[in-house]
Amino acid sequence: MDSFTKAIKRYLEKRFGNSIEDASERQIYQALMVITRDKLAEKRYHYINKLKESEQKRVYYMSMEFLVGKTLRNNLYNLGIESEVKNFLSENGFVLDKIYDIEPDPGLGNGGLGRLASCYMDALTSQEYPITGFSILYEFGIFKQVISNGWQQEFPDNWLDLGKYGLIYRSDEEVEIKFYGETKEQWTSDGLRIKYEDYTPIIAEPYDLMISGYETDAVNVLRLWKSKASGGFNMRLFEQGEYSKSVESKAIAESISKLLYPADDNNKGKELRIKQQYFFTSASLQQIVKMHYKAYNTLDNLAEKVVIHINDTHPSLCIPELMRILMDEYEYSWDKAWEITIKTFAYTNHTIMAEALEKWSVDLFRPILPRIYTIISEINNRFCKWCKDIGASVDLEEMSIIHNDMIRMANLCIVSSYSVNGVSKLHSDILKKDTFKSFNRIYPGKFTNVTNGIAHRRWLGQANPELTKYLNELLEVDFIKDLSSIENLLEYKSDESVINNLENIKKIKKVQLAEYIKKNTGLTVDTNSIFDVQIKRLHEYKRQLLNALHIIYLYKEIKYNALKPYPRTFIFSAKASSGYVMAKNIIKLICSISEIIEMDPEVRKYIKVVFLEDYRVSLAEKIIPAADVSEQISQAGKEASGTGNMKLMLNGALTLGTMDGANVEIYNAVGKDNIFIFGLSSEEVSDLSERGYRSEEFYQNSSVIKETIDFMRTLDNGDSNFNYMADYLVSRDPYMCLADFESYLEQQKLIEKTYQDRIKWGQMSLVNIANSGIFSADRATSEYVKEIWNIKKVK
Ligand code: NBY
Repeated sequence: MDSFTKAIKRYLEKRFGNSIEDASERQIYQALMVITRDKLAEKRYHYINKLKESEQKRVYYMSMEFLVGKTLRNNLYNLGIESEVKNFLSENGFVLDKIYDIEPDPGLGNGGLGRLASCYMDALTSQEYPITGFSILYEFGIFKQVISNGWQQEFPDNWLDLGKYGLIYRSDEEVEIKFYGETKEQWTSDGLRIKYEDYTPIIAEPYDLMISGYETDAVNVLRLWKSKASGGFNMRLFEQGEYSKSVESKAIAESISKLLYPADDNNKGKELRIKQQYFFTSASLQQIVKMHYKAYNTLDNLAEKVVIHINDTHPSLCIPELMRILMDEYEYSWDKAWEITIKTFAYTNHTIMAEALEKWSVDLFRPILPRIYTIISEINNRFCKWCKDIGASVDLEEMSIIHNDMIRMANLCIVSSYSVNGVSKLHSDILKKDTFKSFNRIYPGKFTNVTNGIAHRRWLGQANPELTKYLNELLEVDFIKDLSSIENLLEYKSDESVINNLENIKKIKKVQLAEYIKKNTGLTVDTNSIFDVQIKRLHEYKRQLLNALHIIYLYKEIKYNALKPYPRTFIFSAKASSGYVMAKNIIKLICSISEIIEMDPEVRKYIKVVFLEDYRVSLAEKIIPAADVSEQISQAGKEASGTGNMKLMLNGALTLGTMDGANVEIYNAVGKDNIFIFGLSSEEVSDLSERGYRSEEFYQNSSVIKETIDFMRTLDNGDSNFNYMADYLVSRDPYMCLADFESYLEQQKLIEKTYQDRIKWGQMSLVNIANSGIFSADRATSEYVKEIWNIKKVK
């Protein structure tokens, strides 16, 4: 530790010519980021040497998204030096928390899928498993959201400005990626070879982010690729005075890693998206193969030493890219290359929503990646032939990789991977029984489940130090090392002093959040009220609209029926994909409700609505520990798993949810008396939609629905969109909010009643915390390790 503080002083002197007394916060921040990074890089050196010596199998985790969250606190925490650094800084007049605030959230993802990838990197590193993540160094991460007059506006997130200090540039490992051009078959003395001509080269520059583990020697790496032009700029054009033209190709090349696609709802057939996908998968595969060859002098044993995990279909071009490298660069035959390929890849599916299952049109795809296209096409031909050969009554309409001139990436992944998994029991069952049922028939045993998990060290240990400290003292077990031991808390279920202490901690976190709310929105919230939280991407299927409808109902009852409910603060935070009009309308609706209530002294005594802008990892870390109620109200069958539900449970919030995704497993873990479940089941949803769902019938047949929607219309003031949303619910309501409304209302009433019995609520909350062990990412990743990857710790 002494050396760490010395290093800070030395860095300030050498880099800025400053003593610590004269340093600015910004300089301290930079010093901490760089020294921590370098310390991890040094640890990494020893770890990687052990790994090389042992020649053991490694995992490469491919994901277009990693939502890493702030790194500095996580790294100091993991290195076990946070409190020393804190003291050292405070002796010198600095507050560590203020230094943490300077670091931007690297917003290299949209939502759950990206955050899951980061939780897994953290958990695997803490358990000393060798994993490398691969993704893109987006110059601009997910947009910054500003709410202006209730509408979402998007602004660029220039995170690298301050975020760059965590990265290590590895100029020695650049690779070239080839786009466009033509492939030609050429007969040589060794047989048929593929010649690739007239292609456009792009360079991939590698940047490494060190991933630390908790109290371990392991340090893994997230490698991020940045695109740049292969030849710099065109000097001839520049000399002729054509300045912008001279840098055109440079700008085009750099556009590949410019921006994270902010869409998590559907994929628009964007050329740039295909280029991004191939750019990072090709760069990563080239590097993996090169390293492997260097270590073993052969690729024959690739599948024994390497697993490549594909996080949803976005990195699926890894598959034809490996085939290409094996055949075109290392002269493998198709059959041999295919044998290696199908033993190397494992694929996780994160959605059954048709609009999020990636498809590319052949016409768009082929010119960009001609060689990759021929390989996919050949994989498909052979697959279709194999299906006919085995004589199974298979439906190629459904299973063919290329169909109606569209390439279906999920089908490519299923055919080419040795393992396909869903992310919760329900989701995995739906994949097997419904979405991919024909594949499940011809590939028995290929489909499995790994229920998602979360990095509890971040979501409890770091986000809620008050609760962590208390549980540590009470339980005398190291639940931060092993979350399953948190179940010892159950022994205290009848201990009123424990229930009171837990309540007091919740109160502290609510006060902290209330301060943040005040500072950021100007709203004063009552910290004795129920903090009712829905935080996640804004999506119709997640049904923020159902939540809003309940608030409108309460408003009406307070105003006109003298209802005096127990005070509640409804907290929302969510980004909408920039092109998703309905999602933006729902944000506007929530903001309008918030405003109307705030203007009404009669109503605001009881309920408040807060929309916190720019939802991101660091904001989630503030909201989650303060939540009493966790809204997980997606239409059953639509949310693959959810992971926010787990983080909220771990921090003592009670789930109000449908039987969807991992809610089902939370229900099984805590028992029916410690959760609030409502709504149609996923089978009932399917049945109803088969019979034909007509929301208008629900409107006509239920007085409470009718009154709520009619009242909603009266709130419209021309600038709000209450009428528009009311029409939408009555005429379309694609996710069946109205069908579930009454049952939702019933559970909401039960919540209100239960909350007032402070002991009962406290016990329920305790049971939730105590049973959250299975939702640790340590458990989830151990399942990947044993059931799918078959790798060992580096010792
Ligand atoms: O993955 C989420 C699921 O909705 C959630 O239920 C699950 O818990 C989580 C982790 O397994 N999926 C998700 O976040 N998906 C995306 O962010 C996403 C991003 C891009 C595209 C589609 C979905 N795309 O089409 O480009």
